[in-house]
Amino acid sequence: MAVNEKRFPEGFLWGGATAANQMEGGFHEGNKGLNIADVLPGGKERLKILANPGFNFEIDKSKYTYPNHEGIDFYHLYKEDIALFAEMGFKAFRMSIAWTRIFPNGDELEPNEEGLAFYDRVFDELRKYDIEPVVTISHYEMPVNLVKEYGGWRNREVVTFFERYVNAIFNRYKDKVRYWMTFNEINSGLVMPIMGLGFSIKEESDRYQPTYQAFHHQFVASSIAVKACHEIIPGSQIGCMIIYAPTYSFDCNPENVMFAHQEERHFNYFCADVQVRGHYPAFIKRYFKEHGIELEIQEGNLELIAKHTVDYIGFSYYMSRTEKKEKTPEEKGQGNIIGGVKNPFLKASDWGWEIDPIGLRNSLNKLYDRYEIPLFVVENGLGAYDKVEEDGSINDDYRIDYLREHIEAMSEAIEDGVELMGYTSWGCIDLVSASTGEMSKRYGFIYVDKHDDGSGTLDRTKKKSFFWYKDVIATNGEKL
Ligand code: BGP
Repeated sequence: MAVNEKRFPEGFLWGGATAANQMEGGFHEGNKGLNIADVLPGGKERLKILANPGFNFEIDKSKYTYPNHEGIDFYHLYKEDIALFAEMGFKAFRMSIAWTRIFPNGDELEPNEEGLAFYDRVFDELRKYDIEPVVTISHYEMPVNLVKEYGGWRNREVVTFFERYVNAIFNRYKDKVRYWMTFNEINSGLVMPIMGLGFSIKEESDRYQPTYQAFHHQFVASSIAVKACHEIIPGSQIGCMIIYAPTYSFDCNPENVMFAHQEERHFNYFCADVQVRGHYPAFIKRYFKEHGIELEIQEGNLELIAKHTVDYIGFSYYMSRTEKKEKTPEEKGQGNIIGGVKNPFLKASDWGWEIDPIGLRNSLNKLYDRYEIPLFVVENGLGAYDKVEEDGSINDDYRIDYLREHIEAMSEAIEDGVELMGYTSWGCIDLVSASTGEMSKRYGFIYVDKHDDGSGTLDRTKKKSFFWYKDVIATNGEKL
């Protein structure tokens, strides 16, 4: 075959990605319980809370607004939205199940029928258009009750509650959902434990023993989910989901090269190594030793982790990261949200996320070199301010350019030999930002009339990128 004769394989899963807490709204409807995203305020305050110690997981409406409570009201408007996804030709739709719709407090014995019935309706609607649901089991939506009463993932009992939750959803949706993922961006717990691990760092020492104990519980929970998924839904595929940001050395100083390598291994690979290869990697054992971390590992845990590894790697890709061992005070905080220093070769989005399409080809190759299992780009996209013109149109050429370059990079990686299952770009319909709780940080092909101050009609409008992406899918990526 000539190079790029056909860029993407038949059956490639083109689509879009979302998460329940950022779009559903209806936060008290259908007996849903409170989850972590429900207690995180909107606006730039959220980043401060995520970065600073001691968050109490309480709602305080006298001080803050809570945009996730209404989201974009997908809870009521899902039929209209799914019809728009179908119009774009989506083959797949990534969404999450809100744990608190199924087990409102997390520790009940029986699932909540209203919650189960809601997702039945959503999956049926997707199936009506032959759109494959790709479902994240836990996307920053842990029940607040498990945080407050049990201490989040630090507590072994949470694994039992999670097991009950996954059994309930696998049994209920076994005929409707074939593609699953365990924890969204599991490695984000290293930098944002509130969202990922369900606890707030209070003392510096919390970053060691409690953090890695919480990860261990998630790894056990992940293997329990993989085992149950394969047993209950024959032919299903279940993946892990990590944030991947290839980490460059700032220069060829060996000190910096080694530092960048260590950062990359720890942040990008630690979790995937356990979930894909089925054991703790050597480098993390040294880290544990140096930081006095001694995991409590129950009998049979390591065998379970070794036996029930994931089928594919889902990952989010937004940016690369550039690292330097010694950073001056000016350089600190100049890099991306996940750290590092400014890369002089790259431009950044309005939120400072450095745009690097070659980094995606690099990521796909590095992941495939290391693990040799199928990959799935389940998040990628450009958060940008959109302008509605007087005639109502939204000409988001900047978004089209960003996506085109990243899709080109994927086609190069496929040509390099990488097995790539699909591409679901992030926030295919505008939704609440996870890191800042803003509506104005938009990713969608579909504009939603909802603003940071909570105003707006919630009307949906097709952006220019909507028509562009429709063509991309119709030509299986030939026309970019
Ligand atoms: C990922 C999360 C998503 C999503 C996306 C964009 O980290 O999995 O939930 O929101 O990033 O980030 P943001 O919304 O902060 O722009």
